Amino acid sequence: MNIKSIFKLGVLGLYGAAIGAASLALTLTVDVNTAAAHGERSQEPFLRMRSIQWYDLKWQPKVTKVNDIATMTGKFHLAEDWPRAVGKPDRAFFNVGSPSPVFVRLSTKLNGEPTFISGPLIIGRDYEFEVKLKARIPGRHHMHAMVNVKDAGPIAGPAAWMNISGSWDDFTNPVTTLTGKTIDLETFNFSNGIFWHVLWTGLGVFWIGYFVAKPMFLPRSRVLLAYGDELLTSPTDRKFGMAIAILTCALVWGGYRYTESVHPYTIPIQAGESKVEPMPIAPNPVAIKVTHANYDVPGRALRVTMEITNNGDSAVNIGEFTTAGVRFVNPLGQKHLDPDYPKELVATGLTMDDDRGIEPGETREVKMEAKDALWEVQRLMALLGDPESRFGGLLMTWDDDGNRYINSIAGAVIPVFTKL
Ligand SMILES: [Cu+2]
Repeated sequence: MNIKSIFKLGVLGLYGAAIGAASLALTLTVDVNTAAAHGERSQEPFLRMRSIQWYDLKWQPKVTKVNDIATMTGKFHLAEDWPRAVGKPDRAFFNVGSPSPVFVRLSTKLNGEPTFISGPLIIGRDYEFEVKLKARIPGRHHMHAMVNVKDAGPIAGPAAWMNISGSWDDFTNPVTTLTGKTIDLETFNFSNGIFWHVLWTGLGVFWIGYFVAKPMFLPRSRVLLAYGDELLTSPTDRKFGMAIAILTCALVWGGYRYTESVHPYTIPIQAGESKVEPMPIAPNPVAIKVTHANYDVPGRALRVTMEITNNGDSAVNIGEFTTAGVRFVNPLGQKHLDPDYPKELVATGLTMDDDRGIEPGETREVKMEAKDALWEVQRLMALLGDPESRFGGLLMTWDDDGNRYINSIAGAVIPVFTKL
């Protein structure tokens, strides 16, 4: 095989890549449809109810101009009843779930500490987060708080719609480097990035094209099985392989030398582990033991029977049950509800069999009902089809002085079709 035919084969490979790229471009130009949500409701209910339990979330402001700053703040509790099927949060990363980089994340803080790498989170404890976002792409975006857990995947929290006005063309993202130069991260070295992508993709496709255009996989496999690999590579193949190996090493070495000469001072991307202390455990005089729970399928209501003990010195009342970002509130909970919280995630159907407060020193059996179509809308009742049908959530109580206490509750759920 001469040089000419080697080149021919490589070019054939490049044609293949060009056809692929053209069809991708066609798909993008012809079939553009914006997705309205992220499929968060299809995440398993046990993942949403019994892993990360979110509360006090705020998205501010509701409308931002391109280049302006928005924040997402809130708290989360790692449920004691963490499902066995979900990886433990020994390596977790706080993230934001958004439809493409519509905001640029400037900083993330967990309990006030900058957190840009992953680290362990502790089950049973609480964390407070603050994310600073810079508006980039105009539109109406569904923005989720999210925690990525190794072996579990992304666990999305509740989302609110955030609007960005203005024009994407005006977006800038300037930073000052260690050497005092100001660069715009939005456009910095863009052509350089394109160059290296094209170069490596081109070389890779040329390499694959060279071998693919020879006898294809099945004949090759049969020869390999029958006679071994000696027959499959010609001396030209060996020379071609050697040439590509030398070229690759030369490109890597030359690339590094060039970068060092242009940017003599660099710091590597930081790895390691972030170790953030959880929030201190707040004193909580309320102790809760779930004794029974069922889900009324036609009535769309979760009914929980629990024993509540008040070890404090002021009566406490239940005001809210929150799970998977959905907040079930009664009039007391409504009084404490943030009016900016997404309306589509608030249900007013929280009732108790007895509305009297639980007195200091008292232990009482309370029957709570959380009733709303949101159980179905949010597909939370898919948990009845799970091999481990358990619910989880945060129960919020308030004492007479307005102090709030939060208990993470969980228990097995039995489906019922009539009121027991
Ligand atoms: Cu969403």
